[in-house]
Amino acid sequence: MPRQFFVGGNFKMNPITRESKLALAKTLNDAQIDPSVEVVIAPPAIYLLSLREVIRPDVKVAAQNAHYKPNGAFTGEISPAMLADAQIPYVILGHSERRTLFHETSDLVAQKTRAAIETGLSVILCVGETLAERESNKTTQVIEEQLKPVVDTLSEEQWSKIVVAYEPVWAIGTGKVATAAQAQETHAAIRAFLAKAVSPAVSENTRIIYGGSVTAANCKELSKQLDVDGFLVGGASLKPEFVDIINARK
Ligand code: G2H
Repeated sequence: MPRQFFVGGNFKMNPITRESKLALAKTLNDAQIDPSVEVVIAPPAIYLLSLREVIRPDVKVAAQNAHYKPNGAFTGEISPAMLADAQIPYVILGHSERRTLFHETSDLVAQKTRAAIETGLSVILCVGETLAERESNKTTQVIEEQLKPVVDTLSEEQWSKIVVAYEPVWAIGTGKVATAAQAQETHAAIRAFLAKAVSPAVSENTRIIYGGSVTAANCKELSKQLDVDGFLVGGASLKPEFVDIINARK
């Protein structure tokens, strides 16, 4: 069965006002969206429920982060149990901004991933190399090291709840997108790793999406690549061109 194309909008710590949030929702609500695409938007936690109320039902809402514990003395955190209780179906984990700015290790990301899945959530699991790592030919090694703790902690069945987002750190918010060939090469390497480390079926069925300066201008070429199953979009998800990215394969 072909993998369903997936487009996520990662709003990061945007927008600031209620009005701009409603404007983003209106853009999506008024748009003609390819019905074969799974669309998920990830606003800041404070907007999760209010955005869900106003957004069209075929667009899902995701959290940008979650703790691994169900509750407790963790000031400022949100638990997977709370997200599940609020019927938020997805959470982004392991984004490079969380890994770098908030010092999240691959072991912690794996712990969070397992907790989220065991609580009934699906996970957009982000991996990616820095420019220095790419230039020293360590891209595949770095990504395998990021994925290994997740492979070690999940059962084969639990992989059906994972979308892997390949986001080269050097392409995030920089306007410097990976070429279609670079994306395809790394996505194929991730798929080969999943075949070896988990199973051929998981490798075949897991969606691997690309993130890092995706725009309406570059999405079509990327979307034609065999192993590119969609996008995780940051800056452009706050603009009307997000609709063109959702419809990249149309
Ligand atoms: C990468 C991406 C969204 P942007 O972080 O996850 O952001 O499209 O702004 O590079």
